Amino acid sequence: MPTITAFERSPDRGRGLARDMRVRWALEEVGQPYDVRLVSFSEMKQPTYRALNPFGQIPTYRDGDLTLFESGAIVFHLAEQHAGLLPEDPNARARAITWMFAALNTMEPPIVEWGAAMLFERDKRWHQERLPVLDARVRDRLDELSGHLGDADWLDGAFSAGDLLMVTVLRRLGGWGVLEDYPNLGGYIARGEARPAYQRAFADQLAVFTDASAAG
Ligand code: GTB
Repeated sequence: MPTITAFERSPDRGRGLARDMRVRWALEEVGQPYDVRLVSFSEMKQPTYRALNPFGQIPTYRDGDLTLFESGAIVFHLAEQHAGLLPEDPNARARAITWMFAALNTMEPPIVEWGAAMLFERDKRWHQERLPVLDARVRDRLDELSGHLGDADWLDGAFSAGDLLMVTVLRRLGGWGVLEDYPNLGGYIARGEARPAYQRAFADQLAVFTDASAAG
């Protein structure tokens, strides 16, 4: 049974925004049971943990003698090992993999930059000047993604690992007052969140937060 690592106490307070969520969701989609090892911030920076992930971050994935880090690589591995997350047709499969990269390489960076500015850079003297730049970068990408999606359910035919990653990336924008301008993307996220596999993954990561809060 594979084991993944996740935050012992996630700063997102159980909103499923940390990157173990996408791995949990993929595991649930393919029906692969798994264990979770919860780690503290200090443990993640110890040499034993860095042997799993040199960057000292969650999530990691361990199955037998295979250890992986990078949530995208873990989801890709699961999609290669099991049916259900990538199409069989070679061209459709290549396009779904393209959307995995688009989620992580094209959409996620400006969203993460914007989030970091809102969370960690409010006290900088250049903060107010920088915000509109970051806001525009995110909106440009959302305009383009929204234009591609149109009124389709998923990015390219059936639900794939590309959609799984894209939905987790877009969820980070929740509560920032921007998704409201993109109703089709809002519907897309809601479709992802409605999937039974998503719901099981979300409940499991929320239970970690709830249990930690109850323990004090
Ligand atoms: N590229 C790597 C991947 O995709 O796996 C990035 C992994 C990563 O950023 N991990 C973060 C981490 O371990 C947790 S997910 N950070 C600790 C550290 O670097 O010391 C990022 C995250 C954290 C918190 C929230 N939140 O509170 O909303 C959202 C996302």
